[in-house]
Amino acid sequence: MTDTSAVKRALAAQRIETPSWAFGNSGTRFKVFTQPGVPRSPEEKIADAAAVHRFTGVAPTVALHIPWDKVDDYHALAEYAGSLGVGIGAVNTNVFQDDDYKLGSVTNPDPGVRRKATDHLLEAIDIMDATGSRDLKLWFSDGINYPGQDDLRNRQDRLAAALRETYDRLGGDQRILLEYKLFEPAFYATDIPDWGTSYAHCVELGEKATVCIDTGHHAPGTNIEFIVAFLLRQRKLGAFDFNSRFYADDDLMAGAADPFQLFRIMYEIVRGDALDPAYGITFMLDQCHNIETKIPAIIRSVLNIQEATAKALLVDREALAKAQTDGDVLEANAVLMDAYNTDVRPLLAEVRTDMGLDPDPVAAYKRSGYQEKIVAERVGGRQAGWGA
Ligand code: LRH
Ligand code: MN
Repeated sequence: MTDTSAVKRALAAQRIETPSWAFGNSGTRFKVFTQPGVPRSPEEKIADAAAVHRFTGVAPTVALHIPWDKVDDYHALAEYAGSLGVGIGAVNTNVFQDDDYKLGSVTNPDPGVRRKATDHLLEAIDIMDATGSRDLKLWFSDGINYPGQDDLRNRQDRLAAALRETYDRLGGDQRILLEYKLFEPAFYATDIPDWGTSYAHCVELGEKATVCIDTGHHAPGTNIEFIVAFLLRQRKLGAFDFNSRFYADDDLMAGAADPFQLFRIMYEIVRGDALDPAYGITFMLDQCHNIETKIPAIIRSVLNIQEATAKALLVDREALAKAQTDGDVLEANAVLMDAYNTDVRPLLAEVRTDMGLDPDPVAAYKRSGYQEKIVAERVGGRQAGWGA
């Protein structure tokens, strides 16, 4: 029988990192819709991240994206975050928005462009030194659109060289989270298209390099929980970028499009004893709220992850192991589905009440007046966005 108090302790200890850029304007190539109250500065993004933590109790860090969150004094920014009860999490690099990177950043045929891109990666580590961040999150849009456009092998050699130089610059407990993505913006070959390519580079680099799984970065039908189980076995899973999608990299709210998949992923995390923050996996959101109000959408996303996690923690592991050993296919599936079909909202409401929080964070946020406050205050200035 599952020990509910242990489940509640694990849920109270869960940590989910929010992305600064999800508080800013975002959209598609067709349109970026603005919203009243959107932050105009990294400080206002951090204030919104602090609001998410205030209502959920499990989102104490916010990831930065450089240069979208560029400031003169990153140490002061971390101090400011601390004054609001949150910390600076992963530092994300951006080598996908500069004209020089049309044919690639660290894989570009031009050594001068490669130098420029690598220097940006090294600058991000300087920022981590100032913010006290552990995670350097690297995603490369690098790829080609037509067969023959460039040499696939040469591009891997260039990538490996830049990663090596960056890896060797890491200090203390700092580490690399190497994110992969099947396609977009490249439409023929992406230089890190899948978990295997990221994993191979991480093994080549060393123990401080781990794989980041963005749930929107796979071919339709990919069994992501298999990738999770495999990378956990290899101790090479470093982080998630949670979101959901119906088609491609839609960046919708985590769990919104496929809550069952999120449950299966979190079950492999629980089965791998990897939920506890001490294990070292960073559970991040990476989303874009193109049409919905951003802060309640992020709060809803945190709740969706909590619900998937609670269901995963309620799986009767003994009954499951027995059914699996007995080869009882239907019973094994039934044990898992039993947990998935459990309404865990009352349990999570208890956990929040025990944490001194309102059992319904979305309703509490709406009642708080914070949305109205930021809409009234944030008039004028330039709303944050991707600046693409
Ligand atoms: C790329 C990505 C990456 C971020 C960006 C905001 O699609 O998932 O993690 O740098 O979104
Ligand atoms: Mn991502």
